[in-house]
Amino acid sequence: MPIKTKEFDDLAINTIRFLAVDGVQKANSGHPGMPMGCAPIAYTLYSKIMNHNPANPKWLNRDRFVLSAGHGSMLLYSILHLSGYEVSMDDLKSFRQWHSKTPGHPEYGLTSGVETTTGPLGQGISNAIGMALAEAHLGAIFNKGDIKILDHFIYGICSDGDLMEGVSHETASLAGHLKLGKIIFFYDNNHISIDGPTSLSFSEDIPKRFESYDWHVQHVTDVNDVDSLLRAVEAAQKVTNKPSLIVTDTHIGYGSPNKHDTAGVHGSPLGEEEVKLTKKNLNWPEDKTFYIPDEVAAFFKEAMADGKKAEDKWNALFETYKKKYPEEAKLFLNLMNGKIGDEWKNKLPLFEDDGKAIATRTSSGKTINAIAPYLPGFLGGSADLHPSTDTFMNDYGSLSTEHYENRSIHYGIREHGMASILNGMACYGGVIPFGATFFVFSDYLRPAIRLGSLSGIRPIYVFTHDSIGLGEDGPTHQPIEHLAAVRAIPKVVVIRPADANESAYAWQAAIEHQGSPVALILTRQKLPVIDQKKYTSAKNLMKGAYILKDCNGTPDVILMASGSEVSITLAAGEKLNAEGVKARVVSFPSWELFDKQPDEYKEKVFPKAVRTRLSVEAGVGMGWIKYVTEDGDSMSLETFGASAPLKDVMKGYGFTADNVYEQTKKLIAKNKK
Ligand SMILES: Cc1ncc(C[n+]2csc(CCOP(=O)(O)OP(=O)(O)O)c2C)c(N)n1
Repeated sequence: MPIKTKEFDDLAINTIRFLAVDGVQKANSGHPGMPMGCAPIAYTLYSKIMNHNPANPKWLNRDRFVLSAGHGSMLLYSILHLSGYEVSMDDLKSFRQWHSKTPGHPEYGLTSGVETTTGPLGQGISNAIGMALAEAHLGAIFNKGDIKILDHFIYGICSDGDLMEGVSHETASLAGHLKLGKIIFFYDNNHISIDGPTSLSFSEDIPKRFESYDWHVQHVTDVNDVDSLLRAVEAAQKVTNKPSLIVTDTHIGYGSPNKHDTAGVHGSPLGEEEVKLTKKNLNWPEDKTFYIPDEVAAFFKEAMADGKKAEDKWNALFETYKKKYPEEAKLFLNLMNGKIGDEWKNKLPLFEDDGKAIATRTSSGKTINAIAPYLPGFLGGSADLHPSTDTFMNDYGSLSTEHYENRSIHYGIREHGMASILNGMACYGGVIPFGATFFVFSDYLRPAIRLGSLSGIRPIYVFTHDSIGLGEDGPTHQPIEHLAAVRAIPKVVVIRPADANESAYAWQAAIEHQGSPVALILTRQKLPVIDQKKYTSAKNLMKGAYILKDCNGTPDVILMASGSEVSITLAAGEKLNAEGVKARVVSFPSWELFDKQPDEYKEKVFPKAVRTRLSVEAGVGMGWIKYVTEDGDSMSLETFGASAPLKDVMKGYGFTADNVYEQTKKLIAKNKK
């Protein structure tokens, strides 16, 4: 773009400021302060720095922008509108309204140009780090010495709140360690948060903190000086082996005579009167709302043409790449378009019932390693628990600064950061990311799991040590309420396989699933392999629940269980059948997969007429009533576990085949009365 005068820059910046101010004022709700302070950053990035083509927001090598301070969403919507993305003036005027494309906080998949869902502080910057990790990984695989097809930056703005949140500590630390040099973040250093000045609660030295993470840190003292923003970005771009933080001194509510630098302008409209005073103060026409001066519109139109040129140039580069490296080009496009083929499915391991018990974490590990060669985008990791979760891809090494192409990520003990990075990678595309830890620590990942689900993306979580069955580590490590808690997050698919074969199909279900996260819940302890010659195929796991062993005629009782409790329930069912009790045993690995089945199938598994039903699961019983009905019962665990050997703990809490048998008899007797 041609260099513009300071006057023009100010005009364009004020256009952004007042689109945001007017949007918030019209909605009578929202956060004007941050956009007013940070408008120069958005202007500089979108019109002078970023390689992006608003006409094709999904161009693969575009620079990404992440507004981590998602409450400042009107800043993003305003700059997207001006830049030519599919965000219309009507959309700006419908800010925060029912079904609008301009919700209170940016939502991935809803608005063109929004790269990830932000608002919960700390997530955006962490997602951006996930994007940079995906770029580094895919770049290491596909970039060649002579042609780099993935070579872009990930820009963003983070706020005080972002940097206070623990998750940003986790991920910024990892980003520095992994030398993710494509990250360039502005820190909106306005010294204000909601309660008032940040000095109330925040006094660490941010530059020193980030320097100690091995980030490249700069300081811009006047955000309105576009030249200094440009210079800082240019310097940051040159530092290729460190992420960059540009600490930028800003003023919340800039331009508002009575509200600038106050917490009051953070999350409330300025008010009609103050809007006028602010417009007057910044030489803006007081009588106009949503005003875009012609020269500003024309300037952004020109910038749009630049975007097209940038993409055309990349397209030409990619054509050359295709000719020189046809195989890689094909694979790259397939991965980025989510086309993974079918071959990997034929490689799922089958496990014989040879009398040897095997933990589902172990069979999962075997599955991961069996399919990895046939799933190039499959990218794993764990929060310092690779050996315990059995998630290491043995033939593909640890991802490191020397080997970004490797496929096992060491997240360190940073569960929340791991989940947020998984979200960033899933938004980026090209990879099928999974992350592993103990199930009890799913609480540490929870905010990011929720956001992944809200975003409609599909990270996979491998949660092992899934119940009191883990034994001696005791109640601190024994999940109790966690199945209920993860199932409670809308759309998340939870799968708790019963044995080795179900665990292999659980992976198939997870990889084939689209549109929401999948949690695989696996055991530490060994489980018998359910004989595939004798019982229904484990492939039926894909239906969420299936009749594992049936009885003749209408059942007297339906027993249902998930995970490690299936084999004891099966044993109880066999004993009951032998005694002439018509007991049906249902393996029930996933509520969410089952709920999606047609009504006829549901009726087949759980006929409405049979209401004597018992669920068996070593966790809180919350939610099972939907399947067992009011006439049924649940064998569950409504208290914390205990530190003792596995057998004692399971027995102590009643999870034995004998007790399932006893409880079933009791239930049948009760319902006969
Ligand atoms: C995890 C999380 N906690 C709390 C909030 C509510 N909230 C929104 S913005 C904010 C802090 C505002 O301060 P800052 O981040 O400095 O933004 P600024 O006021 O400068 O725009 C808070 C607590 C949130 N969005 N996310």
